[in-house]
Order: sequence, then C-alpha cells, then structure tokens
Amino acid sequence: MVTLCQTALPRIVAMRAFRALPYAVCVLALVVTGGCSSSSPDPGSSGAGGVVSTGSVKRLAVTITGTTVTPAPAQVDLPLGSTLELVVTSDHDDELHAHGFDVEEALKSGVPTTLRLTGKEPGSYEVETHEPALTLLTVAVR
Ligand SMILES: [Cu+2]
Repeated sequence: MVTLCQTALPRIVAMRAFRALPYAVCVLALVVTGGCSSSSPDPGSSGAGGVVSTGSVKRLAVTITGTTVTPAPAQVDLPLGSTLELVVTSDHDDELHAHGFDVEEALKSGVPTTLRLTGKEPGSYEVETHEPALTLLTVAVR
C-alpha cells in the first residue's frame, strides 16, 4: 500500500481539491490493517478474589470483621506500572500497612480507607493490619 500511495501521488498533484485523498486512503488502510491485530476492548473484567480491572487500574474492596478478612487473603498480580486501588473497611480502629510500597494509613472503624498502590519494583508485598496482625493480601508486582 506504500507503493500505491507513492505512485498515486504525482498523478493528483494538479487536482488540488483532492490532495488530501491519498493521505486519507493511506491512513484508512493503516487503521484497517492495524485494527485487525488488536483484540476487542475488555471493559472491566472481574478476576479472582473480588479484583476488578479497568485499564491499568485494579480495584479491590476488603472488609475486616474482627479477625475475618473478606475476601479471603489471596495473591493479587499487579503488572509493573499498574495501580491497585484498595478500599479497606474495618469494624474497629486499626493501622493499615502496605509493605514495599511504604504506605501506612490509620483505619477508622466503619470508614472505608483507600490505598493507591502502584507497582514500581517487581516482588511480593504484603498488605496487613497491625491490631490484630492480619494479612489482607499479597501484591505480586511483575
Ligand atoms: Cu506492618
């Protein structure tokens, strides 16, 4: 199609009104052929353990009742550069700590607290509370 565009070009030099046409055809051809290789968009797929993905942001809501963590602690895969938005609600005052991300937040009883964790360094990091010591999930950045 590059050849087509190049040979078509000299013939329409006089046709000033249609100058943009070959360019439009080239762009159209590129869009059509390029579009074939990309898969259909995936708007908000729901993964395991309550994780909801939207583009490069994953969301997970965690509830703590006493010593019970819902959903049950699991590993959440986070691609490098992606963000995990973690919303934690506890039935008691506590401290929320995301290892490796060096994020610490106070948890107020019944108040949802949002942590935004962006994967910068590959590794496995635990997100926990301190009172009592509970592991909420493990974030695997890769
Ligand atoms: Cu800690």
